[in-house]
Amino acid sequence: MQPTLFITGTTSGFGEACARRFAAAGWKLVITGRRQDRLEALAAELSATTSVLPLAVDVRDRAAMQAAIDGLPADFATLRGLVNNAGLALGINPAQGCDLDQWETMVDTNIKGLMYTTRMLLPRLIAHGAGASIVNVGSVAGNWPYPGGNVYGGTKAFVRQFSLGLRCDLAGTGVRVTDLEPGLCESEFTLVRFGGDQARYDATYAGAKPVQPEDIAETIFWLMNQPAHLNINNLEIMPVSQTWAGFAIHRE
Ligand code: NDP
Ligand code: 8X3
Repeated sequence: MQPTLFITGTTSGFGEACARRFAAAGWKLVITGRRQDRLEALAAELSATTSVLPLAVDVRDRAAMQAAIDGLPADFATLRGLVNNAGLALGINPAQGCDLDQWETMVDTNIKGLMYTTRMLLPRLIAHGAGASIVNVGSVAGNWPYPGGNVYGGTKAFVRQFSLGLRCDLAGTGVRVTDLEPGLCESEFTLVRFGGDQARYDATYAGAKPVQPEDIAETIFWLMNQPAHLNINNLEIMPVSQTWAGFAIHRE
């Protein structure tokens, strides 16, 4: 029987690249996101290769997510993998200039959405047992503070600690958990963060040779195909061009 993967946020970036990578290897897919047109186009394309179920759902909507998961057909009853990928950053202003609505959207998506999906799918991953994997898409922003990272970084620090906690709770079930922590990657993430500003998108990546969504998809594929007795707890991945800055010192 082909393994089944559930991916959140499959309408662009890492999630879409992941869907293509796993479909090429014959995995059955549940793909999700809010933009139904993109989901359906991807499902139509990948259905030539494997069995694909598109679920147009907002991860922040707990009742809608529960209904979508409860409605999964019987042949999607057990899952070999879950990629908790849906997420976003909004803005990069200092905390004192931030919009509380944007902060709430990040918390609701990156923390609460991930929490809902995980809790609702855990029984299906545990039913699969040994070899099942959860990959939570965290960020270097959860490990390293930077100006304007405030709540976005906080949400990704949650993802890291939640992932480690899940590992403790899942002991004995065979289900693995990884917090994948990418750095500078080229995707619509940066357009979303900057409100669609193409010039800021271009400036973010200029000359940097950023990580590409396909690199992340390949990494997730590798993580999920490790021998069943191995758990990669966390994995930070950056482009070679990206390193750390020094401490900032404000001088009078
Ligand atoms: P994209 O903007 O390309 O993709 C984000 C995906 O998340 C889209 O499919 C979007 O779908 C989905 N999404 C966002 N909000 C919701 C929601 N409320 N409900 C359902 N789906 C949602 O960005 P990336 O692929 O780069 O980002 C994926 C993950 O990687 C995020 O968690 C991000 O924080 C993280 N990350 C990104 C990095 C980068 O530099 N690009 C680096 C480190 C981490 P739709 O809009 O259709 O709902
Ligand atoms: C995305 C990476 O550095 O823009 O999570 O926060 S960063």
